[in-house]
Amino acid sequence: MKIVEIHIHAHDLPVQNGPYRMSMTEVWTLPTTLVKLVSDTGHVGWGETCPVGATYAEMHVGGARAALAAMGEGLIGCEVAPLPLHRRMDSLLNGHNYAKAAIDIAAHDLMGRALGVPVATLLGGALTDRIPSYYSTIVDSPDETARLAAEKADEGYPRLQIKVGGRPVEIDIEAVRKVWERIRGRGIRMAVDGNRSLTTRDALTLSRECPDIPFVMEQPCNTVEDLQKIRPMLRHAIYMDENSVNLNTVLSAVGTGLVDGFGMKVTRIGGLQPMRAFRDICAARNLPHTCDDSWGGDIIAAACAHVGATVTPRLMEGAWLAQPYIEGHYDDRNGIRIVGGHIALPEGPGLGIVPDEGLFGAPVASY
Ligand code: 0XW
Ligand code: MG
Repeated sequence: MKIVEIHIHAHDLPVQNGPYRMSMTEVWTLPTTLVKLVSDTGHVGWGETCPVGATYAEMHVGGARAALAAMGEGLIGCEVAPLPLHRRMDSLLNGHNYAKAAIDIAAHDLMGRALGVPVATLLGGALTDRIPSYYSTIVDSPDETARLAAEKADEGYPRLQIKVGGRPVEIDIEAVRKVWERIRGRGIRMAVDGNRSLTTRDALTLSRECPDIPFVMEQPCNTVEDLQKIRPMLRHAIYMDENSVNLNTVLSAVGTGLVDGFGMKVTRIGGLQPMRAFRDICAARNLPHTCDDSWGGDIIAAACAHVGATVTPRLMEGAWLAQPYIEGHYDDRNGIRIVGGHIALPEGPGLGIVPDEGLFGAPVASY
């Protein structure tokens, strides 16, 4: 089965009740990029990539589209299978995992549809049909964060991620304490995510001031070196998110014992094929991790759900989706929804999403 057509679509996802605010990023509308692959057998597959602004990670919407343009022509005629496809993409462009991920996801969708099996089956087989999600608060006042955390705990989320950073650390400590007062004793896991913004001093203060609260610290500081520096002095487990940009950085972090887990994004690591390898590396070292993306509509959400369903449940920290912040779906019937803090594994072949192409308008590029 070979690729005979590639179409790139641009689509805007406005943030419902926006903005979405992290320590160093505030977003109101997310321009997403969709990829449609067509094979010589007449099968179709969809992929997507949607960076959450230009400063969250080393990715941005213009970069994704330029990288897809750089590869488009050269991918025509390539076998629709993850290994030859990644080999071909790497021969056309170095890096740019988050753009390659859209092609990778579309190829998995197409293969699944052609074989009549869900993507989770292609990834080794689903271990559950109900994938846990987690709710991520935005950086807000301690009282509002605690109120929202309690509301989401009541909805059934098994995990909460509290965003901190970009302000005096005392306010972050107050927010974390107020959340804990509302959720303690309910078995809800908690991550405190600094999104790279804390100084090593403030990360240590946050940990030392809250030794009684069992949260994990997600990407508190900007660099791997910062994490190495604070690691031996922390009172809490540490997860890497933004710094884990490819399998090489994951291997180093795992191999040196730098981290206790990961917040992982399907597009940042390059798609479902590298995500599967990441999952297996974490399983070999007993490391929990998430299966999310930074943003995106139903295609990304379905990709996260399918790979999330294949993770050993004990190690699955949840699949965060942008769905609560997005109005409508690409596929009204099968669109991915979080209900009671969990996601039902999509049914049907491939990703299980049949997007309404009319929503996306004419392609911005075709090969
Ligand atoms: C909470 N997320 C999964 C969504 C935003 O893109 C940031 C991200 C994270 O964990 O950093
Ligand atoms: Mg994070």
